[in-house]
Amino acid sequence: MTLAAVDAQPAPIAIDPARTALVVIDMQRDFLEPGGFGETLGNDISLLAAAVEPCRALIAGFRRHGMLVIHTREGHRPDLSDAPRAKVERGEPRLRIGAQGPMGRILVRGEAGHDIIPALYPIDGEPVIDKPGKGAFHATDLHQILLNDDVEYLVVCGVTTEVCVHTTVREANDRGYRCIVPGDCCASYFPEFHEVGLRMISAQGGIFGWVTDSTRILAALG
Ligand code: TIU
Repeated sequence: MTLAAVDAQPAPIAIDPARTALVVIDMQRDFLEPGGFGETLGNDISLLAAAVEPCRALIAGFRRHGMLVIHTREGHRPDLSDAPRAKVERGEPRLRIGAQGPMGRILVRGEAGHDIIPALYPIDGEPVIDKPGKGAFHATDLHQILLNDDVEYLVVCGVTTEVCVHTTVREANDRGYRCIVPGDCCASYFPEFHEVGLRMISAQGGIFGWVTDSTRILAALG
């Protein structure tokens, strides 16, 4: 076993690459692309675009080292039977989950906007987790997949920092995973939430995990 030392906050962390997975959260067209759901809601999607190239480089590094890459997509069954009313009944009715959006029905599986952006598209063999919630563990088989592969370290990136990335990191932390979050591979529609979200992870001695960036992880992997 060769450990890789990753420079991070609040302290460096030694990871075992053979027991490390990259989890790329919800890099979906509806959140990131012009004309998508995120932009329709009035958000500045250029804030999210900044994370794409760092994510691409990190994914490429994991693939080069033969390490596990997992992708998630937030969305629901077409009949919305798995979408809680508390989640659906929010905001303007014409912009709700299941409504017709610019790239198909909003956050519905199988619609164009629900899919992952071409720049970060999964390759054969990489698990894609379709998740109905914010966290990637809720009502999915992610935990079982990680257990079966003996994974202990999770590098978690994607969008948005304070919503689906944060919820996933918190879920993972409670399940005993050591989470490392590369801040440059995450983004939010609210820059201040991104900054504070990262600080919340590494505060208090790393209460939810470690914060670093993609170049430090790639340097550690060699
Ligand atoms: N993936 C994810 O974060 N879903 C969201 O709805 N995020 C928002 O910031 N709205």
